[in-house]
Amino acid sequence: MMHALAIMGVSFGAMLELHSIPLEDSTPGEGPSQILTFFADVDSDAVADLFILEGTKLSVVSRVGAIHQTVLPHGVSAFDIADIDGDGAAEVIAVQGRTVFRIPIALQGDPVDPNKMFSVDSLYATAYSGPLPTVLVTKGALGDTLIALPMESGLSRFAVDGTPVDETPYTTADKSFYSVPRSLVPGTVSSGLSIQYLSTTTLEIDSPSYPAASGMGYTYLSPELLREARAIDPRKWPWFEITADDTKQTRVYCAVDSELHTILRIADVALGSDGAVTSVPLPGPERRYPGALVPGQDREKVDFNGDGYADILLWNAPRPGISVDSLLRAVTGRDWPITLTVHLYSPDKGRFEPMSATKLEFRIPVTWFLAYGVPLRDYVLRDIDGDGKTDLAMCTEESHYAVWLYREGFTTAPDEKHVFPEPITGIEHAIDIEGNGKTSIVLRGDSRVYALYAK
Ligand SMILES: [Ca+2]
Ligand SMILES: [Ca+2]
Ligand SMILES: [Ca+2]
Ligand SMILES: [Ca+2]
Repeated sequence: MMHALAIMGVSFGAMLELHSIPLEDSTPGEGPSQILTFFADVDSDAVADLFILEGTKLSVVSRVGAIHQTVLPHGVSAFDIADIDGDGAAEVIAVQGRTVFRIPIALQGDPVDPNKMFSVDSLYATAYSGPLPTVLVTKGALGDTLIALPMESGLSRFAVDGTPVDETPYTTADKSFYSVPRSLVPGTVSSGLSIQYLSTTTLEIDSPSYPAASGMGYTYLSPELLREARAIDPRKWPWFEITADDTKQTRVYCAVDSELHTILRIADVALGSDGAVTSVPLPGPERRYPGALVPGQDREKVDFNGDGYADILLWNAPRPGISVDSLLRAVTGRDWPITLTVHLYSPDKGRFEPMSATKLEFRIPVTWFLAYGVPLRDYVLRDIDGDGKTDLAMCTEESHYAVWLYREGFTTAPDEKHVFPEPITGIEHAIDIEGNGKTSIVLRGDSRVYALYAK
C-alpha cells in the first residue's frame, strides 16, 4: 500500500471550479489510460467526492486540492465505499477471494493496512478480473450495516462480523448477475437502491445513505431512433414527457426527417390511480420544426424557462448541405457554422412555439458533423447554476468547453469557457454532487481528468 499526494491544477470560473487531476499511468500521445470514475462521500459531509480507479490505484479527490491514494491489494474484485463504523470517515470494503476486508481511507497521515472482516464463499470471488465498485454495503431493518454478497443460492447479507442475517433466493437457476455501480449523489435521487440479478431476482434494499446510481447514461432519444421513427407507427416513436399530473401524462413523440427537420406529435396519455399508463391514444397532428432535435440526457427534463414544461433544442447548419460528401470535400480542420434554437412549450396553445425563443450561432470543427447524430460534443443539458432553468455546456473546440446559462435566452458569448491543455475525449459525469440543483461536470482528456465543480 502506498500513499501519494499529487498536485492538482485548480482554476476558477464564475460558476464552475476546475480541478485538473493528472492520471499517473498516462503518457501524452499514447491514448487515454484505462480508468473508472465514480462518486461516493468519503468524509460524511453530504457532498459526493470523486473517486478515480486506475488499475488497483484508487484515488479520491478532495474539494480542497489534494489527491489521496489507496492501492487495493491484488485480487480484489468487488469493492464499495462506505462509513461502516460511523466515525465520519469512509472505508473501502472489498472482496478478495473468500476474504471480505476493510481499508480505512486515510485522508491525512499514513495509509492504514487492510483489516480482515470475515471469510465467505461468494460469487464475487471470481466475478471480475479486476476491482469494480459495486454496492456491497446496505442497511438492515434496524439501520444496521449489512454486507450484501451473491452466493450460490441467493443474495445473502451478513453483519460486519460475518454473521449471516438474511438471504433472498434466486428465482431461476441462472446465477449470472450484475450489481449497481456505486455512484453516490446526496440528495438528488430516491433512497431506493436496487441490486439487480439479471433475470433472476431483484432485491429492493432501503438504504437512505446510498441513493441509486446516477451519472451519464445513454440518450434514450437516440439520433438513430429519431431518424428511423418516420417509417413506423407514431405510437412507437421515441417520446419524452412534457408535463404530468395525477391523471395524465402529456407526451411529445419525436422523429427527425432526412432534411433534418423535427416532427412532433403530442398526446395526452391517461394514467390509472396507481400511476400506470392505461391507454395510449394516437398522437395529435404533425408539427414540423426547422432543425434536428438535440435530446436531453437521462430522462432529465429540458426546461429552459423553468415553467415546468419541457422545451426543445434544435440544431441546424446552413446550406449548402451538410451531406457527408460535401463535408468530405471540406478541408479537414476547417470549422463550420451551426445554429441552435430553443422552442418553448406553450401550455396555453398545447404545442411548442413555432418561433424560436433564442438562437445561438457559433462554429465547430467540420469533422464533428461526420459523426452520426448530433454534432455537439460532450454536451450537457442540465441546470448548472441551480436557478431551475436548463443550461447548455459543450465543447466548442477539441480542447474548449463552454457554458451558456439560459436567462431570457442564450447570449452570443458563453457565460464561461474553460481551455484545456489537451483535447477533451469524453464526458464522465454530469451530476448534482450536493443536492442543491447545480450540475458538476467531469470530463476526460488522455492524460487528465477535469472536474468542473458547481460552486
Ligand atoms: Ca464528501
Ligand atoms: Ca469509518
Ligand atoms: Ca419550459
Ligand atoms: Ca440554470
